[in-house]
Amino acid sequence: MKIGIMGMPLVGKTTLFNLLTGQHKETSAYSSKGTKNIGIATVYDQRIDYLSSLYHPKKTTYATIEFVDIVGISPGLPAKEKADLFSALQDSEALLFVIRLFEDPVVAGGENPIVQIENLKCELLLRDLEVVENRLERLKNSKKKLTHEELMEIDILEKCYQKLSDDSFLSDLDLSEGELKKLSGFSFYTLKPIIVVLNLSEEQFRSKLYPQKEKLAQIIQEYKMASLDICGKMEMEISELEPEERQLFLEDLKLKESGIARLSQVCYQHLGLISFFTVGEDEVKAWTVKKGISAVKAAGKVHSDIERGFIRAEITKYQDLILCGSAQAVKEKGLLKIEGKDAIIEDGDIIYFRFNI
Ligand SMILES: Nc1nc2c(ncn2[C@@H]2O[C@H](COP(=O)(O)OP(=O)(O)OP(=O)(O)O)[C@@H](O)[C@H]2O)c(=O)[nH]1
Ligand SMILES: [Mg+2]
Repeated sequence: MKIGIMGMPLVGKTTLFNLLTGQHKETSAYSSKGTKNIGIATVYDQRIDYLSSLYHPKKTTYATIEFVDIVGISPGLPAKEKADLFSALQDSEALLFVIRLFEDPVVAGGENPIVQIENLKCELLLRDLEVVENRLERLKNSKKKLTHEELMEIDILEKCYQKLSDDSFLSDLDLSEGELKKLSGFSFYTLKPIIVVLNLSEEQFRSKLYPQKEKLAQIIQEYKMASLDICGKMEMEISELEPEERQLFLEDLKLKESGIARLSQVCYQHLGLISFFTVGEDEVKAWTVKKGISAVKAAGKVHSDIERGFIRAEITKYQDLILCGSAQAVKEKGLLKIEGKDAIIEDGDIIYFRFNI
């Protein structure tokens, strides 16, 4: 999964990127220019740790999320630079909107948070609108007779045009699977799930009080975004401490988990994702899939041959394994589930696929 980090200049995007990916990219009190950071974050999962302690595999593989961090987007940025920034986020499956609430006399920027979120919203709407207009114009001005497919495309694009002109996101349109597929080539930004990251100062984080709290919540809800509070700089500093100290400082902030753990939970929930696991002496591995996926499609994630030659899925529920203490005990208690192709996979399923090719 790939997630793009967006925000106005100097809101703490790169600090958040470093916190999530464990990298040390330069942050500064002056706007960075033209750089793009790409990094991988590991989605730690206690369930994987437990499975590893049972199987002692040669390799343990957690799920990962790739993050792309771009420089700040402000309305005054030249069109060419803006286009470049957007193209860096084109293949992201979701977007993080970093909104700065912390105040810092040394670091410029930090407009009213409502202005920040409205600006970002506006940028996405404008980009999508431009793409829709260009495509509509090209189709309508075509010298050739339009095919049935193209006429249908015009219909859908007109609907999109209406929606965007009303200041609404395309994610708000009730599009069918088929329509979404037709639009997939445009990689519209207002179709991407958005998670608003509210970057608070330590004091704001502790008191849960910050400017425009209600209004922000209202916009977040209206545009069906998810949100997460962080204390970027402080959490970044904590993440660099020794593990025991780290725990103490996190607890002091009333946090149970690290930034990436909290963010990945919000992402999984907002994007409708779950994890299933495969285990063995060679590898214990987490797989990220869409909620509602069938056993045979889940098999395809592991290997296309397993999907093709699928016979059955032998599923142990994670909770059953915890209760029984071993896969053998789960089996003896009759809790191992033998499922066919269409069974729906659930979060935490430990799956052994039987297949034959
Ligand atoms: N006080 C305070 N300062 C922060 C916080 N997060 C980031 N900063 C500071 O703000 C400045 C900018 O941080 P960056 O992470 O580089 O911000 P950015 O959004 O990536 O900036 P651009 O890429 O230039 O748009 C740095 O000096 C950071 O130390 C925070 O939570 N509190
Ligand atoms: Mg930056």
